[in-house]
Amino acid sequence: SLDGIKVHGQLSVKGTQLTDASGNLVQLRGMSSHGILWYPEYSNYASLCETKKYGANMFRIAMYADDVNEGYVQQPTLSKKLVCQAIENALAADMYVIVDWHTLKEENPLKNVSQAKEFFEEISTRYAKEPGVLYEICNEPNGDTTWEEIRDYAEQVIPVIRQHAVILVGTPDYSYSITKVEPLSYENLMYSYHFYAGQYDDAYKNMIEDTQRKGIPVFVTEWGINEEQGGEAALTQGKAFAEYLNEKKISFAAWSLCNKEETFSALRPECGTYRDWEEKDFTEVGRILFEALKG
Ligand code: IDC
Repeated sequence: SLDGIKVHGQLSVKGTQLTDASGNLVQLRGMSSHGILWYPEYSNYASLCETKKYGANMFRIAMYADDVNEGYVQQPTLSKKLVCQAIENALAADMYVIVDWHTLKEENPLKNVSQAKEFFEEISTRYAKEPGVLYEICNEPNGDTTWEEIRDYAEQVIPVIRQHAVILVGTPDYSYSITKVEPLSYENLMYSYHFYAGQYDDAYKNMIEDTQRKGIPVFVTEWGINEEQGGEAALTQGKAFAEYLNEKKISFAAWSLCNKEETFSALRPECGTYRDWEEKDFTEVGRILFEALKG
């Protein structure tokens, strides 16, 4: 595809839009990994090229920050090693890559702010000259975490990351409450909106458009389909959401590229390959996620 880093170069944010080095609007579309410590195999070069065949120009690396089943805080060396391998694979495939500090169970990103700074300092120094890397500083603040606390966290982490890179900032209530965002005073920021078909209603259009009208750039750093909860209707809602994103050229990453036996997975548990996927290898959810990659 003629849609990668070589064509678009360094990205930046103009108004509410993600733009390329020539100032043209660019939509990033890609799969998200599952936790990189748990399913690193699907971040191999061939897997990423496979998503590219379907239309992806980006890959998101979800690195759990602090998790009962282990994350960066518990396993920093292995986490970093797997993240760097996945970054290298994406760049070699000429795909943009999002490095996601995947906060979740810890609720408030301030909990591990010093580890986040250490991590982003190291990774952004290593890839300082690389236009293909975007940084997502926190996945899903939740619990009682307020916008003011996210701001406090962001103001500590953003300055650590090398200049130029587009930085993605999570929002309250599992990155659902974009309406609570008050913009931070840095260049090249976008704010995360997460959506799960089958779990949420159709308020997304109003929420996204109200936010954009306020001049706030929105990036769907994660969305998925919960067929287990929402049944057939979740599939229909997920399809409609994907069509909406593509029509509005809103960038997105879809959860997730793995074969774990759970409703969100793109691949069936029986799928034993890391590339050359066929129709039979995809879950129903996976077919919709991969269809979305076409744009
Ligand atoms: C889920 C994984 C699941 C894992 C769980 C806890 O799919 O296998 O056991 O996390 O680590 C999110 C999160 C994302 C969740 C996903 C589905 O960002 O980490 O992954 N989800 O629940 N937000 C809304 C849904």
